[in-house]
Amino acid sequence: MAAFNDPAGQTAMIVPDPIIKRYKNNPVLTRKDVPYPVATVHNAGIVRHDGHYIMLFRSHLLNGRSIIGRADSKDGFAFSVHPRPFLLPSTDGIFAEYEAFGVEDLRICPVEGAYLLSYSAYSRHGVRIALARTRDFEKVDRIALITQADLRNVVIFPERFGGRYARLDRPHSEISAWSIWISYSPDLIHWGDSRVIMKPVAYHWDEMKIGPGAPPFKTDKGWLHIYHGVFKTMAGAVYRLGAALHDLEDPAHIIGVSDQWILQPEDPWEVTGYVPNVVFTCGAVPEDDGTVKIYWGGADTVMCAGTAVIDELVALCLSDSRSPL
Ligand code: BMA
Repeated sequence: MAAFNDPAGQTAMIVPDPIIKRYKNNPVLTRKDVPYPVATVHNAGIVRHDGHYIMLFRSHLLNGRSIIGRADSKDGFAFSVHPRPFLLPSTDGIFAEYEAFGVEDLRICPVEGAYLLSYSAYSRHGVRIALARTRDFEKVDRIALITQADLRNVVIFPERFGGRYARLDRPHSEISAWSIWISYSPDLIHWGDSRVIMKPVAYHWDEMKIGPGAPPFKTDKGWLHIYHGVFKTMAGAVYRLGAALHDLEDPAHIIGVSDQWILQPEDPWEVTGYVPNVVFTCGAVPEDDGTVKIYWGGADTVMCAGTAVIDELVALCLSDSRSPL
């Protein structure tokens, strides 16, 4: 347990350690649950839709390229997988050209009564982000390829700001540690007005790179964003999760970023697997009771779940904050 004094004026709050409680029967999904041949099940987007949970998970096929499958659950923990994949690389037009090497790390962003699906599209031209829309998880319409090469991990805010959509994204750079940027769009297709809003901190758990994780969700005090941060060790990179709070009116303004991570690889299926020492999130579901279910890929091999109290995550961002930039 750690007690923090919140400079923003809320009462001091005891934040438990660990702040995310792992589900007792993790992992919630493995390749053994999938009725077609796959090597992994990981990095899933998830929402609650029509009273049940829909998870869109990534799987490596046995040739090493990725597709997206679907699993459903009544309680957010016990999932059953659909007999056929949800999203395969397109065979049509420009999407076919840019999705040829696979589709990965899909986020489900609830925006204006529909779900925007943002996912990495891999091809011989590099990686970029494709955007699709669904309302019912039956019909999926591809909208556009919304980044150029070497930019991924796009999450879109649920609301517009000054009439514009806003997204967090993560360009690749040789000059600076990979950081979280914000971009805006009037129509979901054309994006710009981009700027960096959060950078890794030297000799810190996220020093190597950071990137957007789950789509941000609204709290009383700001948009809560669960992101990933990476630290390089002699034994390779370690992927952990962190939390940041963005201003409700101006998401480019970060009110607080927790100085400490909120989750690190600890369970055997997070420490060993396809890529060891990885917890990587693409989705979290805020609940009416003030908790949030957080989902992460363990070692790029299985899907895991846990819960946290939203107020405690917010308190951690506000009271034990490091500078965002
Ligand atoms: C990132 C992405 C993720 C993956 C992570 C750890 O760069 O490729 O899909 O989970 O590395 O391997």
